[in-house]
Amino acid sequence: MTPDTARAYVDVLPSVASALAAGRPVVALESTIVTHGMPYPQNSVMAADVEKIIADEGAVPATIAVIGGRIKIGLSDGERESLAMTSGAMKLSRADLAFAVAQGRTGGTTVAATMICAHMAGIKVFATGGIGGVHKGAEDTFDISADLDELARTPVIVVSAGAKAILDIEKTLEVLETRGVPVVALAADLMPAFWSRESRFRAPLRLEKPEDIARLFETRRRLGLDGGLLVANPVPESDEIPAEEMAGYIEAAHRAAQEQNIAGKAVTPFLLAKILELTDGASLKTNIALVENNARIAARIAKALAG
Ligand code: PSU
Ligand code: MN
Repeated sequence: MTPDTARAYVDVLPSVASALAAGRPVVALESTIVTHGMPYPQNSVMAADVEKIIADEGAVPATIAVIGGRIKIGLSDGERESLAMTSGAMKLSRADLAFAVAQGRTGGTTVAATMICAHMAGIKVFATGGIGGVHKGAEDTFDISADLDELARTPVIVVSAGAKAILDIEKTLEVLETRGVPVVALAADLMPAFWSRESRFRAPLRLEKPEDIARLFETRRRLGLDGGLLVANPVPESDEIPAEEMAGYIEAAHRAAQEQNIAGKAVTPFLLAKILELTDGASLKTNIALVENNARIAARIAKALAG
């Protein structure tokens, strides 16, 4: 639970505050995808488009970030645009959130940190691209995203296109199961693989509609089961890059990362940027499409929760 002392560090955008006070639907958005996941200016265009999609669905968007040490729940157009242009932003997860606040720093919030901040503000639904998870070779590197632990502890619905396909999806599913996180594919039997509609792995759970997701979340809450819920929403068919085609690019990107000794927080941004280069921009187009698709579904879930 968020203590009252957190309030002093949080600024809620007026449109978001009034929606929350009135019990109207709000959807949180992360900002590491803006600061570290996509190049400028596509990141900025994506961030604005996604907010518009949520508003068009009848919900209120709240992009979350830390700016000059303030936890921002909702950004003005100017704040969002300047965050997209900043090159020195930190990548903030649970481990660094308080550091950025205490030091007056600026950073994009990952899935983990965005869940924490959304929960502080009372926002229950959050849309992203793909969550972090267990990296390939984690048995040697121990590189497992803090997103998975956050899903286990913080009661927020995360709408994603699954785990990013640069990860070990099978091991990611195993960790989520161990940590008690429901993973629900939306109208699909298989887990999506971010840029591709299908991975080789069965999704643990399947539901058909946003209303079903809302009911599952409510039921968990009423049963006193802590933690979040991961929705895996496949990218639209017209925008996908099939898994067979992505496999070669993903492998090449991993080889490059190894050759250049990329480690820790830098791994995911490096791989995404490398794959963008290898696919000549096609991966970015798909990434934007899947985020937009997730935003739409998240807005519908938020409406179902509010209604
Ligand atoms: N989804 C995207 N692009 C991204 C991310 C998600 O389409 O860049 C970010 C999220 O913020 C996620 C982070 O939390 O990547 C995972 O980083 P890591 O693997 O270092 O935990
Ligand atoms: Mn990591």
